[in-house]
Amino acid sequence: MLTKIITAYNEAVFDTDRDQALEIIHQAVAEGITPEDIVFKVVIPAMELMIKSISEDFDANLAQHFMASQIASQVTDEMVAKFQTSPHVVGTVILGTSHGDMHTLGKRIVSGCLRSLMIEVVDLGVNIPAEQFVEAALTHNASVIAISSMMMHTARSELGCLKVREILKNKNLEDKIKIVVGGAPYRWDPHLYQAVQADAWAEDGITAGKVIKELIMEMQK
Ligand code: B12
Repeated sequence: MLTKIITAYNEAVFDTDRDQALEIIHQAVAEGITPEDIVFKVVIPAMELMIKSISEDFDANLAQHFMASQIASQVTDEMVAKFQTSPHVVGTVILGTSHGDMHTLGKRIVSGCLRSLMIEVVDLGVNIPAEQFVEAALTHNASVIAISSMMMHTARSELGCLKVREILKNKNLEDKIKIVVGGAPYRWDPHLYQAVQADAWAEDGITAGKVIKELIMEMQK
């Protein structure tokens, strides 16, 4: 039965048919599939399949990528609330766009992808001052600050990632909190993340999930 559900759900996600995807999931739960199986055997593999298939022409498939991550995020939120035992949350990430940057779309996709990988996301929104990123990381005991910048000047700004690094350094927090960046400028220049003193970067939402998960695991060793 699970194979049939996986096939039907994958088709709905590829068609970006949110209603159909949710109906398949709700019916599966009614037929006795556990919410744990829905998340780990249906939703997460579907996201992985999706990114493999669209990565060849990322820009042309942008809307599909966005919708798939929103569906995954919605289903995951709904299913996690039904888990018998609390799932093992991989870790917590503070997410926001850099100072001066109002572009929300990339960040929303990243948030959906992280949540579907059981990473808790505290989304601070847009135009976030460096101090707020660090304060939130301390408040939520987060090990990663994830900064989205869609413009070259907000990526390179002294008030953005560079400032977050300076604060972490001054507060002796560099071992406890890592910085991950992403957004169009980092795709234009893959070395930019080093220039702005981030620990890592990722070119899309799914890669962001992988990179951040590995970073958190590494820090937990
Ligand atoms: C849509 C858009 C807007 C919308 C934003 C709407 C919204 N709510 O987000 C509006 C119209 C408001 C807008 C405004 C402006 N924009 Co604009 N905008 C765009 C546009 C067309 C698409 C950006 C986008 O949403 N992409 C879709 C997302 C999903 O793709 P993505 O960014 O690559 O995201 C993926 C990865 O980057 C990664 N990722 C993203 N964030 C993160 C974070 C982390 C931590 C990780 C790991 C990964 C990651 O994962 C994402 C999902 O897979 C781009 C052009 C372009 N092709 O990029 C210009 C663009 C970014 N804008 C630009 C400019 C200049 C502006 C304005 C200054 C225009 C103006 N004169 O007013 C203002 C600035 C507003 C501000 N202060 O932020 C320029 C920047 C140029 C530059 N060299 O820096 C661009 C490149 C257009 C251009 N070619 O000139 N914009």
